[in-house]
Amino acid sequence: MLSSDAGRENHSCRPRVGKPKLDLALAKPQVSGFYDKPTGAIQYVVADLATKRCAIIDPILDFDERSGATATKSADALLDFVSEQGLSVEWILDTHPHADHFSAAHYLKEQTGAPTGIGDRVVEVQKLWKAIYNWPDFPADGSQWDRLFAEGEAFLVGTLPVKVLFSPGHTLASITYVIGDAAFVHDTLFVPDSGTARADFPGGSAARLWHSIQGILALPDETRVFVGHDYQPGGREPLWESTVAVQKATNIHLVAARSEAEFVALREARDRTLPMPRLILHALQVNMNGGRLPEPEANGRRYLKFPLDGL
Ligand SMILES: N[C@@H](CCC(=O)N[C@@H](CS)C(=O)NCC(=O)O)C(=O)O
Ligand SMILES: [Fe+2]
Repeated sequence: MLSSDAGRENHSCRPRVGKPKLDLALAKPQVSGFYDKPTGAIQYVVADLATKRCAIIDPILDFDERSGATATKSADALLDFVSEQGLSVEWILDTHPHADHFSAAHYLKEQTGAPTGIGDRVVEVQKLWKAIYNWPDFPADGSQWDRLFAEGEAFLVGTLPVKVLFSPGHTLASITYVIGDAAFVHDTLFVPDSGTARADFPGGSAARLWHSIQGILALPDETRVFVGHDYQPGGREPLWESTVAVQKATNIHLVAARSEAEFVALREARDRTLPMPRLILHALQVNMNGGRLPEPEANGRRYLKFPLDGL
């Protein structure tokens, strides 16, 4: 029996790792998106209804940079949903180290006991940012997560097969989780009227992003595509779902740029117009540490650190 607090009582479930046979056509997870208006980010709960097991993807720890206040409202809303649906959390997954919000992975692990995972190239991101923050002692070894996923790795959420695609460009470590017929492509493609993600953060590359997008478009046409952000162009309602076929036919950046060279030119021109995300310097120091806030100082308070003229 699952209690009303089921989502918070998940200590017994261990991740099952193996090489499951991938049958995209048969495996259709229930996907629930949770839109975060302040950051335009989408968090997902991806459930296998046969076993009532789920994965949480890209959860947010709330942060108000004006007051310095942190909160767990967004993450708790995910746990409430998990509990209401009678689900248990099997994995807490990030697609990449986010530059615009704190990850709630560590908080959710504390609450559920479920393991955390991210792409194995996160160690490259850690190396890059430990230099930017001047933290010579920071262990850039990925030990802050329970599992580091390499290109092509497979695992299960309940009975759902998950396959990992390495999809860099937006960051050095970005990965896509293909869970049954659903691809969680994070910041590569956005919904078709919004084009693609930027590729100008430290370690970013428009050419790599192009190749990562080709890998996503090579999935079956009917694959559902779930994106990591939506910035509501023209003030429309937030959107986060499309398909590979619709992306190929209508994504504004893919329609405008048919070759790698055209895409790189378009992407780099747009990136030159974008200011750095509001929270990039706040977020990376937390997210490179698996979503852990800095340790409290002697007075019990936690402090962030910023490089000046460092980006
Ligand atoms: N205005 C937002 C921008 C955040 C941002 O740069 N988002 C990235 C994804 S992490 C992106 O690809 N943005 C594309 C765009 O703004 O066109 C902020 O300050 O947080
Ligand atoms: Fe991002």
